[in-house]
Amino acid sequence: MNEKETKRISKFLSLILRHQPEKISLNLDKNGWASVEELVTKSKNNGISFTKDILEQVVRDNDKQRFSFNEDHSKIRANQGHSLKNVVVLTETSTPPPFLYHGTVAKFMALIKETGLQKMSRQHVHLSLDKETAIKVGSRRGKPIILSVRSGDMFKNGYKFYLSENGVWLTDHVPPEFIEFKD
Ligand code: HQG
Repeated sequence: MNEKETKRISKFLSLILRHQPEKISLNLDKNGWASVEELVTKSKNNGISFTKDILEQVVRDNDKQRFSFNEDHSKIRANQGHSLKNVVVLTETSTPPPFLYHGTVAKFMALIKETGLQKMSRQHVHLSLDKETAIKVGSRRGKPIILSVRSGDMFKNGYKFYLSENGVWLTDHVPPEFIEFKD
């Protein structure tokens, strides 16, 4: 495939995966992922034909590494630059700090001691870098209780952490053994 064709596909991918998936009725999930199968089919229906192999090549050779596949390459997304408001792209981070904090209230403590911090209705458990922020988060519900989370140990044990663009640390679940219940 020549360079001009690669560029044309790359530009098309940027448009569809960052800004206007609805142009080809492509579905993106809340983290920006689209099905590769669906992308190939719907692009073809809209006059841009490429195979999965060509897509692999475009992603691999892209000068700014604009796109990523998931582990089994069944999904693709743009790494950044979205104008879509409801898409949040989280990149796996390196080591979180040794401790992160979570502000909550007394009525949840029994369950948290038993099951740890759960994401409840959100996509992740939210953790703060400093106690002041955790106090603010907890105060939304009453007298705040601040829990220290041993995020460094969690990371060493294979738990994944994400840092959102606005500085909130996110993880899927904090088991009770990584929470210090003293303060
Ligand atoms: C608690 C705001 C029972 C948890 C803030 C919290 C934050 C459990 C509540 C962001 C539990 C969920 C997030 C368990 C956790 N059993 N209760 N096992 N595990 N809880 O609002 O962290 O305004 O979903 O302690 O600034 O309070 O949305 O989470 O009290 O960053 O932008 O269940 O919300 O930002 O509450 O706050 P939330 P959160 P936004």
